[in-house]
Amino acid sequence: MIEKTFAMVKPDGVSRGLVGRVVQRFEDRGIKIVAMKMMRIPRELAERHYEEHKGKAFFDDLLSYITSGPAVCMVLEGENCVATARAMMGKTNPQDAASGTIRGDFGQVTGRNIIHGSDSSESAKREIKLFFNDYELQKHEVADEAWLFEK
Ligand code: DAT
Ligand code: MG
Repeated sequence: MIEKTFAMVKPDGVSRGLVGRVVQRFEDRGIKIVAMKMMRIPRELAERHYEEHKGKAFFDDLLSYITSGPAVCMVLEGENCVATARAMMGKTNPQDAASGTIRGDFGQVTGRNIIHGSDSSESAKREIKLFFNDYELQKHEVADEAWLFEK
């Protein structure tokens, strides 16, 4: 099933110049970018985004990190895209993330793990709404489409 997911290159990824390589991986896979913007996430939005982690020991550090500089937010679209994008990111702790994944190739510690991806289709819908207006989501055909999918 074709679905959308939310992904964000976190401030460490932006500062380290990894945006291009991260985006390249999604494009290479044939995953369609349907929205993308750079923003410094306001604290209130970060709190809502990570509300499931409120009260946990790492919550304050997480909010400081995620609001410390610009992030690049994206909506990705593709077959089973929530799970596919998460698989491409790798496990939360880069030490556990397989080589070949974004976190496994570019990261070392959980608190600086480069990228966020929605963990379920419900989270994806919620997070896309938090970060994007409907008019920011593009409906466009990419040239590869005829060969990426069966008719
Ligand atoms: P994920 O980002 O893989 O969905 P998560 O939702 O459990 O992981 O946690 C959100 C972010 O919070 C994660 O990317 C990094 C940070 N984090 C999670 N667990 C942590 C921990 N034990 N110590 C420090 N930071 C943590
Ligand atoms: Mg999560």
